[in-house]
Amino acid sequence: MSQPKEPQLPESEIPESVARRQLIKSFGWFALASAVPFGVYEWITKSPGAQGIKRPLRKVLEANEQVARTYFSNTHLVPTFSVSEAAKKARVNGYDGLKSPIPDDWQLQIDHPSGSGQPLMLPIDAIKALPKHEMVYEFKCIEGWSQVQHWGGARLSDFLATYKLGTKSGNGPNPDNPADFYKYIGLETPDKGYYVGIDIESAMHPQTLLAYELNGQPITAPHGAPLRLIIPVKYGVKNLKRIGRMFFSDERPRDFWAERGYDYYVGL
Ligand SMILES: Nc1nc2c(c(=O)[nH]1)N[C@H]1C(S)=C(S)[C@@H](COP(=O)(O)O)O[C@H]1N2
Ligand SMILES: [Mo]
Repeated sequence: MSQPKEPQLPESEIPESVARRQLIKSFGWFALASAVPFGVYEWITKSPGAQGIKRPLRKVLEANEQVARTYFSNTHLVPTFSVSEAAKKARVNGYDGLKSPIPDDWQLQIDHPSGSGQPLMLPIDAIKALPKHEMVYEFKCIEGWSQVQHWGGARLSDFLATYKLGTKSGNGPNPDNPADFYKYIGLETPDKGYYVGIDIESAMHPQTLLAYELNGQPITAPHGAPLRLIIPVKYGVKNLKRIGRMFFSDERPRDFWAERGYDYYVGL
């Protein structure tokens, strides 16, 4: 096994205890969710708005701003920038799980929990058929660098809703029924050389994307072609490149850098 290439996150950079953070996160997201009936939630996610932030949702967030800052840490949106502020050439970091060629017959594999039935296999066009969101934000690596980058793709929450994934009932994600959600999503590269676990609250965050574009062009191989995770509420380590398999679990999925001594959540 290779030695950790990334430095340990100093204690001073962990703003709150993980437990407290998670409590706040979970409470925050579900508190907002339970305040918004599902029909309204659908209307929010389908109505037009600027910069990929839906207008009614923005209104909800503004109305809750005071509360949001304290409790809704996971629903809080990370700052976004204009396209002209994005780096022309995005930095590349980390090749674990990318050392073999991209499989010619690449499809996204989604495993249903409890081994029920065949995995769902989806071509990249199935992701591209979902509403496209572009986002320019500051990507942060735990090693100490950050860069404003321009990504495009489908919201992971839209993907889960469309394919009715992430729930025990097999119905679409329903914020009125938090107990129906699996607690984690696991992601792996096709060769299983890199893998991460993501808490469901962060996965459902409106800025979390299944990304297939960087700077308006298809993502290149070193940046995670054909499909990668872009999850702005987490440090770079969780932004898995070249997704091969996705699965859902109440147990923490194994996580490459957590196994090498990092905090599991590495949230911002
Ligand atoms: N498959 C895979 N994904 C990965 C990594 C990796 O080594 N392999 N490194 C992570 C880390 S530490 C960072 S900072 C980002 C870097 O993404 P970039 O190369 O597009 O800048 O990818 C993340 N996703
Ligand atoms: Mo990183």
